[in-house]
Amino acid sequence: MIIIGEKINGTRETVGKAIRDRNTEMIQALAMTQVEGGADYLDVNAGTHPQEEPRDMTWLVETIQTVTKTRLCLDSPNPQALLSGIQSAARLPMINSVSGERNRIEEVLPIACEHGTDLALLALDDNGVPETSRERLDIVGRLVSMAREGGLRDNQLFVDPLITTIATRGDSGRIALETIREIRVQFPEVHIICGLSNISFGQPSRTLINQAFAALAIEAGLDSAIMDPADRGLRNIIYGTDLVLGADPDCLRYIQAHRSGVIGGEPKGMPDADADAISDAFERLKSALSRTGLVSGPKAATSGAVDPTDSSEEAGALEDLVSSLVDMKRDRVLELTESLIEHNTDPMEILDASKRAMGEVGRLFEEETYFIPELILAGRMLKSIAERVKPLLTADVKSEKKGRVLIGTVAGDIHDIGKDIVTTMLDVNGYEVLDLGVDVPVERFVEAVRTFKPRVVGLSGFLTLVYDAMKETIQAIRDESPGHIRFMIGGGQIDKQVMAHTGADGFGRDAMEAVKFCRKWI
Ligand code: B12
Repeated sequence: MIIIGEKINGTRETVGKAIRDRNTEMIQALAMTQVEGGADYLDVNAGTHPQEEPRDMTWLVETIQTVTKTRLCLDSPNPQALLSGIQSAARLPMINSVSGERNRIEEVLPIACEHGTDLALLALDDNGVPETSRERLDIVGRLVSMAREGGLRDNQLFVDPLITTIATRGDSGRIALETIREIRVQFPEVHIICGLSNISFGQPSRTLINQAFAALAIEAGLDSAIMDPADRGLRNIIYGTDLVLGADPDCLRYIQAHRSGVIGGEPKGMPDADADAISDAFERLKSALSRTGLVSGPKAATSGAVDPTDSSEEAGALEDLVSSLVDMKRDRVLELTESLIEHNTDPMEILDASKRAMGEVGRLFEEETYFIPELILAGRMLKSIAERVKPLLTADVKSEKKGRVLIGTVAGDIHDIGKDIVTTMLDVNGYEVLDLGVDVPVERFVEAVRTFKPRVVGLSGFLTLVYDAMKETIQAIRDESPGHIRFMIGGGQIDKQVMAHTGADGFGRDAMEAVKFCRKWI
């Protein structure tokens, strides 16, 4: 939903006075409160005498731009005022508006087309606002054609079906919704905009009506609104409705708005990752890995081709990967992964950095700063990284397989990222691995043991709740094939105590420990 802040409007008495008095502070305060409320554009309407208006428009634009780079929506029928505004605007503004009225078509439309600005189109003409949805659509159709002929793209157009108040006509809401729905069908690419609060004019508890209308209108196809961004109730409805309708697919816009206090309860500050703690953990992890001797340690021990400057840059990029993953910056994460691979970073280090990030995401989830959609997105990012890195790990695979390993995440648990890494590492190290996937019932393990005949079974589980499922799986396989198979378990919180509980022969905190077990047992 694109929000256009409506407050800087000279036809409102206090704002008109502020413009006449050149009250910079008041205009800037109005701009900033709207930006903080989530405005994507600020409507600028000088509303003064036509002769004063061009100068007032310039002053308004310059005054607002001193405090914010938010795009502006120049709201005037006066061509001179619009031109002054366009000339002083740092970013190409929207023009509000052209209607089917002859003077607007002749005087304002050419300005928008010549400058290539976004443009609001109103469903009215020289006869006023039509009563029916059909007539409004006819006007919209003509205006869209003219704008297209003038070189504007449909996605630059903001079509306003014109909302009239329910107080004077009971079916205003229904007509507006019908028109919105029809515009969306006929012109799928245009934006549909309206002044949301018109619907409730003249009624008590207006905000309730505005909110009910907003939810229905968004469902019908509305994707932008001229409104008071400081209206928290309306913002709540807009973000919530967008989310319910799937217009915010990763739910990040909603969650971030919640976190920054734009919607919902009181603001909750963004967490600052403790950089020292992360870097200590990173160092511990790297030295532990190099001690195993199973993977290459820090860069100097691998190719010898990397000089210290490069290595510090690499460490910086790995840290950037950790923080980008924690901050849910998907594009940056993929970009960094590509660049690290291009610079021959040890793929294990890329995976380790990603795992540290997942630890932080998990911690933030636990303290209720992060929510399920963020866990899911983090999981997806880690999967993409693992998929990208896997071919590099498998490059050295020898064709002769050393033995069979059956692996899966036990019943009741769908976490598979850690298991997939274990699978990859076993594969890389020459084992023939059958991966049964996630949430695997006991019987499927038993059946696979019968047909695949593994020497080792690896069970993964991240939820404490599934330790019993691990125990049952191990017991059932032992009942079926006594004595032949060794069991290793791993995932999340698993430790010696869980190992004893389940009856496994070993537990591993990472994929290399799984490889070590196989080396010992096969
Ligand atoms: C990503 C994630 C998810 C994703 C999973 C995506 C996916 N495709 O896997 C999604 C969003 C789906 C998810 C869902 C849930 N999650 Co979750 N999730 C996580 C998170 C953030 C990361 C887990 C992860 O993948 N880490 C990355 C891997 C690479 O890390 P790793 O452990 O180092 O992996 C190594 C070892 O585990 C080992 N290993 C793994 N398997 C095996 C097997 C063997 C044999 C061996 C030897 C070694 C081994 O090797 C791996 C590679 O080196 C953790 C938090 C955390 N810090 O772990 C929570 C976490 C595991 N989830 C948790 C919860 C509660 C849930 C949900 C119940 C949430 C909910 N309320 O719905 C659901 C569970 C649904 C279900 N039925 O399973 C809790 C579990 C708490 C508990 N003790 O039970 C955690 C700890 C978060 C928390 N702090 O509360 N989750």
